[in-house]
Formats: sequence, structure tokens, C-alpha cells
Amino acid sequence: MTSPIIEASQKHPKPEDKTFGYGTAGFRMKANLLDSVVFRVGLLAALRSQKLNGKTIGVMITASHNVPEDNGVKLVDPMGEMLEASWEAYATSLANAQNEEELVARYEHLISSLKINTSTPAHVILAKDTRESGPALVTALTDALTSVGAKYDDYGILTTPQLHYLVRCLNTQHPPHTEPYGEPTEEGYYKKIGSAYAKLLQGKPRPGPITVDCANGVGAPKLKALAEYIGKEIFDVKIVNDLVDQPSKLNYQCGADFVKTQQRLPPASQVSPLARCASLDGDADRLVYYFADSDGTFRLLDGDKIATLVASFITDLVKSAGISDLKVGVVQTAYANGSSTAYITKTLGLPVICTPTGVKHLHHAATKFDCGVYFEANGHGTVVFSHAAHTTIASHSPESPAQASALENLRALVDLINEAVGDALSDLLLVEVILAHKRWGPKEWDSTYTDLPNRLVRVEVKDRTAFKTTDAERKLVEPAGVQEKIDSLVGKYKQGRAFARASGTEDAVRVYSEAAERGEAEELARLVADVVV
Ligand code: NG1
Ligand code: ZN
Repeated sequence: MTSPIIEASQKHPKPEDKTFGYGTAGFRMKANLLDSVVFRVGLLAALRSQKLNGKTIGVMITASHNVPEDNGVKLVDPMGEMLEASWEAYATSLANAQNEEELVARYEHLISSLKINTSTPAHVILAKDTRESGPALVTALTDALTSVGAKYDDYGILTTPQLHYLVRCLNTQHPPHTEPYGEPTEEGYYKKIGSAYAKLLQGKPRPGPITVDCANGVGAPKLKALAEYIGKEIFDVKIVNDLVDQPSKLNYQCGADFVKTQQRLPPASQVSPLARCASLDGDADRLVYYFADSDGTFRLLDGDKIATLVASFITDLVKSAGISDLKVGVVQTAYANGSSTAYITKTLGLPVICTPTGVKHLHHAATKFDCGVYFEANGHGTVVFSHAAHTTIASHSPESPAQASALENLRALVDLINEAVGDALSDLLLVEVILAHKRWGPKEWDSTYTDLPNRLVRVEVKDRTAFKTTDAERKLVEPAGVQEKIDSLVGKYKQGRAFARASGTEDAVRVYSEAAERGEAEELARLVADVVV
């Protein structure tokens, strides 16, 4: 059993002086360092499947919004969630074994300590984004899977959320699941969300054209396929930044991360005032909207604006359907604009939970609600429905035609939403539907509340591990004394708020600030940055 692993692993040697860590987004780095890591992730994926009695595990090869030279790999658990946290350490342990012998020893240690029956057939599905380094990394992965006799299916190029969807579909085909999540094919994905969209738009004004910047990544061909499935009459999308055959253009001057951090239009987008625009990131799991105001000012509608729109719509729909016992709530991180939090609690009257950065934390917290809406400010998020919500929505009896129609819409909404993970394509259709129902353009949506001026800066420090936080990363406990200094600075600004935390994906500390005036928010960020260096 072990010699095939050694033989296969010799083709994917570990770079000597590197230490790898499974972070918030899996392993992510320069693609030329990733070969051995992906091979070892393959071994772990097979073990994870065996540990879970042969359930299907997903492996996605992508580096999302990172530069084209980077790549990454992450594992998807059976219901389409991120890998269970305790297994991240096993991934790190395999990735850092210095040689083949150590790798096999660690692999066997996992088998015995986790009591894994290796005669259980393993099943893994895999996909990649459009990066040039993808195909070679897939070979590393399949070499590993072959060496341990795991069965695998390579789905080629997909968006990250499509792979999560497929994993969930494949694992819900059999009892105890009463109904599969959807057809386990790419086509099945378009069918499920596309028909839900069409249903929700019945009798509603047809949305006008929307321009979508696809970051020159996988979102471009997939959005085209989705748009073809739905049809131009009800989904009139103009796709820009779709140069997937020019890998160096990926995420360059475009994409959701560019728009959110630069707070401006991607240069390739030529749009008329008040026209709806959106950007996806490089693997199509983030979405932000924006528009140019009548005077040309750029207006961003970020993850917070999407979360508030979705939460208000679901609340209304649940109420209109005559359902009274489902709890709707919103999950955010410390990066959510203070105005959005105030709007959710005061205007919408909904509870808000704040979690540390990273969607796995938000997702987990969202399961505490019946309809849990979660979004990071950068546009990554979705809605999760509890078991009770699914049952109630499926079985509720309406008492009037109005209730019946709201209930139909609620059912279609559940189909439209990719519960497994934040999904830019599904979220895009969701926002389009809500705007059509509310008869809103981007300006009406934007005017629900006004963002407090804010600033996010990246600070290079000697050792970011020295920064330890509490209270959902809003307060520093270490280094000693720093939080007191931040507090005293914050106290000097009207509506001031600021925090510093170590990034989980980059070697830096991030400082975020808000204040009543733009200049003050910027000054506060600068002063806090001075305190942390
Ligand atoms: P870090 O580098 O830990 O701040 C960033 C984003 C997160 C999340 C992760 C994973 C910000 C401020 N941080 O995390 O929201 O998306 O990357 O990709 O946007
Ligand atoms: Zn992404």
C-alpha cells in the first residue's frame, strides 16, 4: 500500500526550505511552489472520504482574486462546506513532511489515530479555475489519488461554488436525504438556479441590461452558459473582462477585489450613469455591484449592501407568506460598515452576529438562524436555511392568494440560493430578482443607508503573529498596551471606530477605520497604523 505513494510522491518533491500552512482559503502561494502540496492534499482528500464512509470530497484548484502567478488548493466537505477545521492541521502536517518516508509515516499515523478503514472506497471530485498552472497541479492531484486507489472525477474548469454545489448534490442523492440538492452536473446547476430565477421574475418588470466584469476568469464562460440557459429576454447581461485565453489578464485591473479596494470602475467598463454594473472575482465566489451616479461619482454596493437587501427581502417574503416562526438574522465581520449594522438592527429590526474574518466562521454562525444571511463586506456570502425553515417553507399552507404567491416565491428563492457557499452567479441572479420585485434601480438600493467613510490599510510588521485579538477581532489583547492606544485615538473622532488584526492570507496587519468624515477616517487609519508598527 505504501510503496505506490512513495513512488508517486517522488515525482512531486517538496521544496526544501518551505513551510506550508492551510489558511482561511486553503493553501495559496506562487504556483511553482505548490506541486508537492497539491499531491499531499490528494492523499488527505482520499483519507477524508474514507473517514466519512466513502462520501464524495471536493478539491478545488484556484487562487481566487490573487495574481495570475499564484495558485491554491482547498478541500470541500460533503455538504459543500469548507473542510472541517480539525483537518486543516492534518493537511498542514502532510504538506510539511520533509521527504517521502516522513510523508508515509504521517499518512499512516493519521490512518491509525483517526481509525480510518482504508479498504473503504474513496471518491473525490476536482476542478480548477483558468490559471495556466492548473493542468500540472491537477496531474499532481490525480497522481496522489491513483497511488491510493481512490476513484475520482475531474470536472475540468469550474467556478469554486459550482464544485461546492456538485459535492453537495452527489452526497444528497441517497437516504437519509429525501431529495438530492440538485442534478450533479454543470448543466444541472444552470437548470436549478436558472429556472428558479425565471420563476421569480414571472409577472415582474424585466430587468434592464446589466454589465458584469468577470475578472478575465472562469466566471466569464460560466456566466455566458448561465445567460444562454436563461435567455436574453429576462437576463440581458453584457459580459466584460472575459479574456480567459490571456492568463496574464486574470484579476488585472478588474474583478470584485479591484473594485472594492480601489473604489473605482474597472477601466474596461464603459457604463452610462445609473446603469447597473457588477464584478465577480477570479473564481466567481465574490460579487460586488456598483454604478456611476448622474454626476459620474462612483458608488459601490458591496457585500454589506447585498446582505441588507437580501435580509430585508426574505423578511418581507416570510411575513407575506403568513409564516411567523422563522428567525431571520444577519452575520457580518468587523469590516462591515457601521451604517449597515445600524440599518439591520434599527431599520430592519433584525439581529446581527459579528464573527472573525473568514467565511467558515460566518457560515457557522448563520446556521444559528432559520434564515441566516451572511456576507463579508468584500462580497462573499450567501443565505443558509435551517432544517425547520426548509420543512416550514415546503409544507406551509397559505390562507390567501397573496400568501400563496409569496410562498411560491420563497420556495423558488431557496432553489436560487447556493446554500453550500457564497456564489457570485447565484448571488447575481438573487440581487437582480430583488431589484425587479422592489422596482428599484441601483440608486434606490444605494439610498437605503449611507456608508460611513472608511479606510483599510495594510501595515508591514516584524511579526504579525504577535497580534492576538478577541471580541470577533475587534480588540487586540496582544501586544500589551496597543489596544489602549487605539481606544484613545478612536475616542477623538465622531462616530469613530477602528481595529487592527493580523491578516490570515498575507504577511501583514490590516487596520480598518471609520469616522463621520472622510478625512477623519483616513487620519484615524494613519494614526492607528503608526501605533501597530
Ligand atoms: P485576511 O487576509 O485574513 O484579511 C482576506 C479578506 C477576507 C477573506 C479572506 C479569504 C478582507 C479585509 N479580508 O482575509 O474577508 O475573504 O481574505 O479570501 O477583505
Ligand atoms: Zn474567490
